[in-house]
Amino acid sequence: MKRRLILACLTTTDVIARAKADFDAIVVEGPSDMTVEEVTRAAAAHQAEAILFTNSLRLDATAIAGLPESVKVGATSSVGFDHIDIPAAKARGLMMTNTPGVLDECTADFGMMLMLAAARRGIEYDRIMRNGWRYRIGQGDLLGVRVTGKRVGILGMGRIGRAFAQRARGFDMKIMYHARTRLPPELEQGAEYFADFHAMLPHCDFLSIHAPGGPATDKMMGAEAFSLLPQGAVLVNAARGTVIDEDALYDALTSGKLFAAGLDVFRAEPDFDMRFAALENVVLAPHVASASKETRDAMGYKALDNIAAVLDGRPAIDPLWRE
Ligand code: 8YV
Repeated sequence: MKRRLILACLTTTDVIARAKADFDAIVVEGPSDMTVEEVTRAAAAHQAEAILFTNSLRLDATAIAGLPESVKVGATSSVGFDHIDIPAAKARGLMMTNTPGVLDECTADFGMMLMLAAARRGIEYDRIMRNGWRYRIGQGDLLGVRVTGKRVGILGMGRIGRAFAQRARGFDMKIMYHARTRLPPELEQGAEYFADFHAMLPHCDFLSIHAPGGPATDKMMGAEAFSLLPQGAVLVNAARGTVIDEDALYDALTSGKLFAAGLDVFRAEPDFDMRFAALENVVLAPHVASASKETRDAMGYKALDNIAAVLDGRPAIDPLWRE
């Protein structure tokens, strides 16, 4: 008998095909991912043993308490898990897993794209072309900021932060980082560690955020942090919107403190703060840093592998906690 699964998030056709082949799966029909109410209802009706979802589903204590007893495992198709109340899941005996490792490269690639596009005004140039160009751009007009050889600070030096650093080295950038703990030399690869985040900021021509969301990092980039950056710095965020105080970011972008920002994530998604859409000096993306065909397949397969392991009585591959 196939195990019963709720596939609650919209995903690739190949992941859906595998979910249907390996499980007795109820698959979300869209146009959006299932809501908590829809998941709860579907899980109860189907007596589901597993739920596959992503960070659009906020599994707080109330949502977890509402899930039927049949549900034994929840697998988020994401590396971040700030949408899950871990103590509540633990208390309920509901195993939770994520998908670390398979999205590092694509997320870091996307971070580089945001950094380059923000510094070199990629979106503005594209807009000029689409509007017909046909006027002289002088050698002093529409200038960007040089990237090669500059100093980049990285907030959060996990797998994605390190993949970003590796790419930045290809641009001869000086790498600095802040994380709760210092990395061993083989992972640091010459990057300069700052135990104090604020002490790093005055050295950052560029700052790229790769820290997890949640209370520990909430608004780490606030008004004081922005004030410490050099004039004309460039900010990149492909991690979590909650790390930034968006009022302070808006002020920094409109006052000239920041030359530009590249933003893939926002405090509110998808109904992000539309003030940013009116600014020329931001590059905006709808939380898609991991959105390549290869990576989204790998994330979905990993979530399915985790579910299969738990339901077969094997240890989860990527448990969110260890007993
Ligand atoms: C999103 C992410 O989950 O892995 C994460 O933590 O933020 C992303 O990969 C994904 O884009 C949501 O569908």
